[in-house]
Amino acid sequence: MQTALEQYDPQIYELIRQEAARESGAIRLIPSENYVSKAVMVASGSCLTNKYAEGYPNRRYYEGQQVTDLIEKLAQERAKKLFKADHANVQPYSGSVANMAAYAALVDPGETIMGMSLVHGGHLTHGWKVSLTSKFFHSVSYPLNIETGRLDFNIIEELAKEHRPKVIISGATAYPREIDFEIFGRIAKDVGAYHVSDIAHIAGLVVAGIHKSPVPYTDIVSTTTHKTLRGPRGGMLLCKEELAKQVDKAVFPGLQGGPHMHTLTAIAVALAEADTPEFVAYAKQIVKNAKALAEKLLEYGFDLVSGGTDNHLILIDLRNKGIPGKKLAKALDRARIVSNYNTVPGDPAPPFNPSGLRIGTPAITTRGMKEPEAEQVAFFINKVTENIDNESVIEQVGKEVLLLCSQFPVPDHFIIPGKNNR
Ligand code: DSN
Repeated sequence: MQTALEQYDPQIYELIRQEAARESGAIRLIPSENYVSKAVMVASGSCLTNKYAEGYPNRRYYEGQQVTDLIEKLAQERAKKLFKADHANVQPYSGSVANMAAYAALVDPGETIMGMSLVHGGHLTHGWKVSLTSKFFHSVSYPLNIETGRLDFNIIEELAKEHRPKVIISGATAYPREIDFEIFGRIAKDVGAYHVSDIAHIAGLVVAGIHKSPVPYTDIVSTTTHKTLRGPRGGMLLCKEELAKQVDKAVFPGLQGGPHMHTLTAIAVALAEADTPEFVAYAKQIVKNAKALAEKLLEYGFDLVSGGTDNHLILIDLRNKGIPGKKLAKALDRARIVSNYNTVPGDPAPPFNPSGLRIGTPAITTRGMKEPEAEQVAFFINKVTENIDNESVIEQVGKEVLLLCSQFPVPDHFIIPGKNNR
C-alpha cells in the first residue's frame, strides 16, 4: 500500500513520512491526541471508505449493505456493552456534530442551552458565541469558580434557575478535575432540563472505571472516539431507549448524510480494544503519569489551575512566569514537545494569545512512558521555560527529547518501510 502511494504520489508519500517522523520524534502532550493501534489504522484505511450507507442497519437508502450492516451493528453492540448504555449511535463524524445532534434531538431552535464557558474550559459547541450552537439556540455559559479553578454547583444551579435552559451540558475540553455528573443530573431535573454530557476527553477513563460514568445521570452522552479512548477521529452518542429514535433522526437525516464507514469500522475495533484489561491498565497509567507530571511542575513553581489533576490533562497558568502561553508552546515545539496554548479561568488575555498551556498524557502513555519519564518531561518543560529566549538551550532540550523518544518507540506501523523516520 505504501509502495503504491510512494509510486503514484511521491509528494504526499513524503509528507506522510515527515508527519510520521514528527509524531515519532516528539513528546506529544496535546491531551486530545494519541497514537492508534495498527488494527485501528488498518480498519481506518480499508475498503470501507468506498461504501455509502445512508440510513441505519436494515434501513438503508443504498443497496450493497451485506457487510456494512454487520459492521455497524457490531460497533453499536460494542459501544452499548462498554458504556452500559441502552442505545448507541456510532455515525457522528466528530464530537462537534455529535453535540449538535444531541441538542437537535432535544431542543428547538431559539430555545436555551447552558454549558461551560469556552474560556473556562468548555468546548466551542457548548454554546460559545462564535459557534452555530449559540446561533441556533439561545446560549447561557456557566463559569468555573475563579478562586478554586473548579466547578461551582452553586453558580450552576443559580444560573439554571434563572435561565431555565432546556438542556444543561456537563463536560469540558480543558478541565483537569473529575466531573460529578450526578449533581449535574440533579440540577437539570430540578429545573426541568435535559442533561447532555460531553465526555470526549475522558471517555477512556470512564470505560476503564477510573471516572464515574455519566450514563445513569444523563439523557444523552456525547463523545469523540479518539483522545483517551484511542480510536480513530470520530463521534458517538449514547442514550436511553426512549430517546433512541430522536437521537438517530438528529444524526441522520438531521445533520449528516452517509456515515464514514471506514471510520465507523475503526471505531468498532477501538471499542473492542478498550474492552480489555490492557486498556484499563493503560488508562490508569495515563492518570498516574498526569499526576506525576503535575507534581513535578508544582515543584518547579508552575501554577496549575485547580492545583493539579484527576484526569489526563493539566492546565498551566503561566501568569506567575510572565510568559504568554503561545510563546511557551512555540518554544516547546522547537524542543520537540508539542502542547497547545489555552485560556485559564478568569484569563484577562484573549483566546488567541492566552495565559495558559494545556498538556496531557494519553500519547506518551501509549508509548510506554511511566512516572519517571513524566517527571523528565516536567524537567524539560521547566528548562525551556527558564530559557525561553535561549535557542541553544532549547535545541539541547530537543536533542534530549529525541533520545527519550528513541527509548519509547511509537507503534510499529509508523515506520515506513525503507525509510528512516526516527
Ligand atoms: N479540539 C479538541 C481538543 O483539543 O480538546 C476538542 O474538540
